[in-house]
Amino acid sequence: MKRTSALPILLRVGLWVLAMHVPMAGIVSAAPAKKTRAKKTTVKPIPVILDTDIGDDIDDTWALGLLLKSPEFDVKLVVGDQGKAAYRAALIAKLLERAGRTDIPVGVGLDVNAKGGGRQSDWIKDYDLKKYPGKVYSDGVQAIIDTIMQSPERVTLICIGPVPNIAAALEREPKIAERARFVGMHGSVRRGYGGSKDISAEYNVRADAKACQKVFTAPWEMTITPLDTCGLVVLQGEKYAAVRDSKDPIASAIIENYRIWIQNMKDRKPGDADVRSSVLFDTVAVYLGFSEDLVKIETLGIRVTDDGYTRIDPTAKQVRAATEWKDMGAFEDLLVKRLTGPSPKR
Ligand SMILES: [Ca+2]
Repeated sequence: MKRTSALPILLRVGLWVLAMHVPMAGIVSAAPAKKTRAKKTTVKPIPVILDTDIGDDIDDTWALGLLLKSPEFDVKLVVGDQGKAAYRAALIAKLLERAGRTDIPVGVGLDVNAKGGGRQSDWIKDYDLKKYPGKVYSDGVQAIIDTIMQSPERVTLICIGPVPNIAAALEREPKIAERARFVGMHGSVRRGYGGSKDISAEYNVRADAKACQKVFTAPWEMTITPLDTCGLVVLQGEKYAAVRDSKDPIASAIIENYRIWIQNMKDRKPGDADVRSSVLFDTVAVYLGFSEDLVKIETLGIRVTDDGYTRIDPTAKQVRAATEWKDMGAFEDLLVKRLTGPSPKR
């Protein structure tokens, strides 16, 4: 109600601003308007790499869907992280095939920490990664380094899981920190899981705190969505139903995976997949890769502790953190619109 009743006021303010500026616009001629239009059409897509622990929590699958549906991005590479290397690479490759995006290379991540398959294994049980029509890099860490170092423009590295690959990449080639900006779903600054007032040792940090410390002290620009913002996003009602019932290949692949995943979750009811999503943490990091309009960003010194907390410490590296929503409903609307809408023209 608030948003709809605010619109006429905004319209009135807009008309007033227009009225005040029309005479001036007349004097300075139409040239600036032309320039603005030209600028809009020449905006280059953002070169982006996604580093993901897809196949554990289901939100990575949603996040990859949002990435593929966002025209702001030129997706250069998708790499599995946090072990289970073959399983994650197969999930990524099959999703890219479903999306008709086999132009995007798949990177096999380091086979460290977690091993084997996971809750979405049934979705790829007959899938052969060797038959992926696009490129598969068996050394995903090197592929991350090469993609960043060979790009003429700064690459946006979106990380939505624990980060052993990224720590290894920084060890092998520290210069990647000068040529990439990091956007991650990490930590808990003032809120914990479920909006709790107690901060949490957030999973992506806690699962490999050493790797996270390496990444959170590298000299790159860092932007994160901690639990404070990403931990609140759940689609339900009409918003969820629109994705659930969509015939779009990406939306339907997400829902197929969600139904398989939830069958393998002991603490969830499979019927939940008829009415609501799980918490879609990682989708917010993808959003921050191209826009920050709907969140409040604070620049804070953030220290990663050995036990997996992200504590505010003014002496630590400055990190840009999305600590509050300005309009979470508008983000949910955007997510639904993109997942169910057409794929961007390339
Ligand atoms: Ca994840």
